[in-house]
Amino acid sequence: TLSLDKLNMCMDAKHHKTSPGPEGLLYNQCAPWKNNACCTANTSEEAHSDNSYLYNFNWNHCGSMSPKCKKHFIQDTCFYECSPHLGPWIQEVDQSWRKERIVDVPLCMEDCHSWWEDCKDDFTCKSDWHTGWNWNSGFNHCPAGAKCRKWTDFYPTPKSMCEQIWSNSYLYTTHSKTSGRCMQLWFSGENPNRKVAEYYLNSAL
Ligand code: FOL
Repeated sequence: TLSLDKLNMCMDAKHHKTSPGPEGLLYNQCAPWKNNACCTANTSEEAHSDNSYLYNFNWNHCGSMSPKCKKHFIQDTCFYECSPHLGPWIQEVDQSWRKERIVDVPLCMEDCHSWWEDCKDDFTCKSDWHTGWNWNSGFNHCPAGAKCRKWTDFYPTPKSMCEQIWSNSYLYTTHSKTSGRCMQLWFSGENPNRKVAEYYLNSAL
Protein backbone atom coordinates (compact mmCIF):
# COMPACT_ATOMS: atom_id res chain seq x y z
CA THR A 1 0.00 0.00 0.00
CA LEU A 2 1.12 3.49 -0.85
CA SER A 3 2.32 5.60 2.11
CA LEU A 4 0.90 3.65 5.00
CA ASP A 5 1.12 5.93 8.00
CA LYS A 6 0.35 3.65 10.93
CA LEU A 7 -0.05 6.64 13.21
CA ASN A 8 -2.73 8.23 11.07
CA MET A 9 -4.87 5.82 9.10
CA CYS A 10 -8.29 4.23 8.89
CA MET A 11 -9.00 0.52 8.94
CA ASP A 12 -10.66 -1.00 5.91
CA ALA A 13 -13.98 -1.82 7.52
CA LYS A 14 -17.67 -1.26 6.96
CA HIS A 15 -18.11 2.49 7.42
CA HIS A 16 -14.61 3.92 7.75
CA LYS A 17 -13.33 6.62 5.43
CA THR A 18 -10.35 5.63 3.28
CA SER A 19 -8.16 8.12 5.12
CA PRO A 20 -8.59 10.33 8.18
CA GLY A 21 -9.35 14.01 7.98
CA PRO A 22 -11.30 16.87 9.55
CA GLU A 23 -15.08 16.62 9.63
CA GLY A 24 -16.13 20.03 10.93
CA LEU A 25 -19.13 18.67 12.79
CA LEU A 26 -19.30 15.31 14.46
CA TYR A 27 -22.34 14.49 16.53
CA ASN A 28 -22.50 14.72 20.32
CA GLN A 29 -20.27 12.04 21.90
CA CYS A 30 -18.20 11.71 18.71
CA ALA A 31 -17.36 15.44 18.67
CA PRO A 32 -13.87 14.98 20.23
CA TRP A 33 -12.72 13.35 16.95
CA LYS A 34 -13.88 16.17 14.66
CA ASN A 35 -10.44 17.60 13.85
CA ASN A 36 -9.22 14.26 12.51
CA ALA A 37 -11.60 11.36 12.05
CA CYS A 38 -12.19 8.10 10.23
CA CYS A 39 -15.96 8.54 10.57
CA THR A 40 -18.27 10.78 8.59
CA ALA A 41 -20.79 13.13 10.20
CA ASN A 42 -23.55 10.67 9.25
CA THR A 43 -21.79 7.78 10.93
CA SER A 44 -21.27 9.86 14.06
CA GLU A 45 -24.97 10.64 14.22
CA GLU A 46 -25.99 7.03 13.61
CA ALA A 47 -23.67 5.94 16.41
CA HIS A 48 -26.17 7.51 18.79
CA SER A 49 -29.31 5.70 17.65
CA ASP A 50 -30.74 2.33 18.62
CA ASN A 51 -30.70 -0.36 15.91
CA SER A 52 -28.72 2.05 13.72
CA TYR A 53 -28.01 1.22 10.11
CA LEU A 54 -24.32 0.87 11.00
CA TYR A 55 -24.75 -2.78 12.07
CA ASN A 56 -28.50 -3.01 12.84
CA PHE A 57 -27.26 -3.82 16.31
CA ASN A 58 -29.89 -4.05 19.03
CA TRP A 59 -28.52 -2.92 22.42
CA ASN A 60 -31.85 -3.81 24.00
CA HIS A 61 -31.67 -7.55 23.38
CA CYS A 62 -32.44 -8.32 27.05
CA GLY A 63 -34.87 -5.53 27.88
CA SER A 64 -33.88 -1.92 27.43
CA MET A 65 -30.29 -1.12 28.15
CA SER A 66 -29.96 1.56 30.83
CA PRO A 67 -29.03 5.01 29.51
CA LYS A 68 -25.89 5.11 31.65
CA CYS A 69 -24.71 1.84 30.14
CA LYS A 70 -25.69 2.79 26.60
CA LYS A 71 -23.55 5.92 26.83
CA HIS A 72 -20.46 3.71 26.95
CA PHE A 73 -21.54 1.73 23.90
CA ILE A 74 -22.06 4.98 22.01
CA GLN A 75 -18.58 6.06 23.08
CA ASP A 76 -17.16 2.71 22.00
CA THR A 77 -18.86 3.17 18.62
CA CYS A 78 -17.36 6.66 18.25
CA PHE A 79 -13.95 5.29 19.18
CA TYR A 80 -14.22 2.32 16.83
CA GLU A 81 -15.58 4.31 13.87
CA CYS A 82 -13.71 7.60 14.28
CA SER A 83 -10.23 6.80 15.70
CA PRO A 84 -7.39 7.57 13.27
CA HIS A 85 -4.73 6.20 15.62
CA LEU A 86 -5.44 2.46 15.75
CA GLY A 87 -2.81 1.49 13.17
CA PRO A 88 -0.59 -0.62 15.47
CA TRP A 89 -3.58 -2.88 16.29
CA ILE A 90 -5.18 -3.28 12.86
CA GLN A 91 -5.21 -6.81 11.45
CA GLU A 92 -6.64 -8.32 8.32
CA VAL A 93 -9.68 -10.54 8.77
CA ASP A 94 -11.77 -12.75 6.55
CA GLN A 95 -15.23 -11.46 7.39
CA SER A 96 -18.10 -10.58 5.07
CA TRP A 97 -18.62 -7.16 6.59
CA ARG A 98 -15.05 -5.89 6.98
CA LYS A 99 -11.53 -6.57 5.69
CA GLU A 100 -9.71 -5.32 8.77
CA ARG A 101 -10.36 -5.21 12.51
CA ILE A 102 -8.62 -4.09 15.68
CA VAL A 103 -7.07 -6.59 18.10
CA ASP A 104 -5.80 -6.04 21.65
CA VAL A 105 -6.01 -2.24 21.77
CA PRO A 106 -4.71 -1.45 25.29
CA LEU A 107 -7.59 0.26 27.03
CA CYS A 108 -7.18 2.62 29.98
CA MET A 109 -8.31 1.07 33.23
CA GLU A 110 -10.65 3.94 34.14
CA ASP A 111 -12.55 3.67 30.87
CA CYS A 112 -12.99 -0.09 31.22
CA HIS A 113 -13.99 0.16 34.88
CA SER A 114 -16.53 2.97 34.43
CA TRP A 115 -18.07 1.11 31.47
CA TRP A 116 -18.49 -2.06 33.54
CA GLU A 117 -19.72 -0.16 36.63
CA ASP A 118 -22.41 1.60 34.58
CA CYS A 119 -23.53 -1.66 32.92
CA LYS A 120 -23.23 -4.13 35.77
CA ASP A 121 -26.96 -3.97 36.65
CA ASP A 122 -28.02 -4.52 33.02
CA PHE A 123 -28.73 -7.85 31.32
CA THR A 124 -27.37 -9.74 28.33
CA CYS A 125 -27.44 -13.25 26.87
CA LYS A 126 -23.97 -13.57 25.31
CA SER A 127 -20.41 -12.67 26.20
CA ASP A 128 -19.14 -12.25 22.61
CA TRP A 129 -21.37 -9.74 20.85
CA HIS A 130 -19.74 -10.19 17.45
CA THR A 131 -21.19 -13.57 16.54
CA GLY A 132 -23.92 -16.10 17.11
CA TRP A 133 -27.00 -13.87 17.18
CA ASN A 134 -30.37 -14.56 15.66
CA TRP A 135 -30.82 -11.98 12.89
CA ASN A 136 -34.20 -13.20 11.58
CA SER A 137 -35.93 -9.91 12.32
CA GLY A 138 -33.16 -7.82 10.77
CA PHE A 139 -31.82 -6.96 14.21
CA ASN A 140 -29.90 -9.20 16.57
CA HIS A 141 -31.85 -11.14 19.14
CA CYS A 142 -30.68 -13.72 21.65
CA PRO A 143 -30.23 -17.07 19.91
CA ALA A 144 -32.15 -20.15 20.99
CA GLY A 145 -30.91 -21.40 24.32
CA ALA A 146 -29.17 -18.16 25.29
CA LYS A 147 -31.12 -16.88 28.26
CA CYS A 148 -30.92 -13.31 29.47
CA ARG A 149 -28.97 -13.16 32.68
CA LYS A 150 -27.33 -10.59 34.85
CA TRP A 151 -24.43 -8.72 33.27
CA THR A 152 -22.13 -9.97 36.00
CA ASP A 153 -22.97 -13.62 35.17
CA PHE A 154 -21.37 -13.07 31.78
CA TYR A 155 -18.81 -10.52 32.86
CA PRO A 156 -17.70 -10.99 36.48
CA THR A 157 -14.98 -8.35 36.08
CA PRO A 158 -14.32 -5.21 34.00
CA LYS A 159 -11.50 -7.08 32.26
CA SER A 160 -13.75 -9.93 31.14
CA MET A 161 -16.23 -7.47 29.65
CA CYS A 162 -13.75 -5.22 27.88
CA GLU A 163 -11.87 -8.11 26.31
CA GLN A 164 -14.73 -10.45 25.47
CA ILE A 165 -17.51 -8.21 24.28
CA TRP A 166 -15.92 -7.38 20.91
CA SER A 167 -13.80 -10.56 20.66
CA ASN A 168 -10.53 -9.08 21.87
CA SER A 169 -10.72 -5.69 20.19
CA TYR A 170 -9.52 -4.46 23.56
CA LEU A 171 -6.82 -5.58 25.91
CA TYR A 172 -7.44 -4.78 29.56
CA THR A 173 -4.62 -2.84 31.18
CA THR A 174 -3.95 -1.39 34.60
CA HIS A 175 -2.56 1.77 33.02
CA SER A 176 -4.32 4.99 33.88
CA LYS A 177 -5.35 7.77 31.51
CA THR A 178 -2.38 9.92 32.48
CA SER A 179 0.18 7.19 31.72
CA GLY A 180 0.48 7.59 27.95
CA ARG A 181 0.44 3.77 27.77
CA CYS A 182 -3.24 3.16 27.10
CA MET A 183 -5.95 4.28 24.72
CA GLN A 184 -8.79 6.47 25.95
CA LEU A 185 -12.41 6.12 24.89
CA TRP A 186 -13.30 9.32 26.70
CA PHE A 187 -11.28 12.49 26.19
CA SER A 188 -11.75 16.14 25.39
CA GLY A 189 -9.49 18.50 23.52
CA GLU A 190 -6.57 17.15 21.54
CA ASN A 191 -6.69 13.40 20.86
CA PRO A 192 -4.34 11.80 23.44
CA ASN A 193 -4.24 8.48 21.61
CA ARG A 194 -1.79 9.44 18.87
CA LYS A 195 1.08 9.53 21.36
CA VAL A 196 0.03 6.16 22.75
CA ALA A 197 0.01 4.62 19.27
CA GLU A 198 3.43 6.15 18.67
CA TYR A 199 4.74 4.58 21.86
CA TYR A 200 3.47 1.09 20.99
CA LEU A 201 4.61 1.36 17.38
CA ASN A 202 8.16 2.16 18.50
CA SER A 203 8.20 -0.44 21.26
CA ALA A 204 7.28 -2.97 18.51
CA LEU A 205 4.22 -4.26 20.39
N1 FOL B 1 -16.38 -1.79 18.80
C1 FOL B 1 -15.12 -2.21 18.94
N2 FOL B 1 -14.35 -1.64 19.88
N3 FOL B 1 -14.59 -3.20 18.19
C2 FOL B 1 -15.34 -3.81 17.25
O1 FOL B 1 -14.83 -4.72 16.56
C3 FOL B 1 -16.68 -3.40 17.06
N4 FOL B 1 -17.49 -3.99 16.14
C4 FOL B 1 -18.75 -3.57 16.03
C5 FOL B 1 -19.24 -2.53 16.81
N5 FOL B 1 -18.46 -1.93 17.72
C6 FOL B 1 -17.18 -2.36 17.87
C7 FOL B 1 -19.63 -4.23 15.02
N6 FOL B 1 -20.55 -5.13 15.63
C8 FOL B 1 -22.28 -8.40 13.64
C9 FOL B 1 -22.37 -8.29 15.02
C10 FOL B 1 -21.81 -7.20 15.67
C11 FOL B 1 -21.14 -6.21 14.95
C12 FOL B 1 -21.05 -6.32 13.58
C13 FOL B 1 -21.62 -7.40 12.91
C14 FOL B 1 -22.83 -9.61 12.92
O2 FOL B 1 -23.35 -9.50 11.81
N7 FOL B 1 -22.65 -10.82 13.50
C15 FOL B 1 -23.04 -12.10 12.87
C16 FOL B 1 -21.83 -12.74 12.26
C17 FOL B 1 -21.31 -11.99 11.08
C18 FOL B 1 -20.01 -12.58 10.52
O3 FOL B 1 -18.99 -12.60 11.26
O4 FOL B 1 -20.02 -13.02 9.38
C19 FOL B 1 -23.63 -13.00 13.95
O5 FOL B 1 -23.53 -14.23 13.79
O6 FOL B 1 -24.19 -12.54 14.92
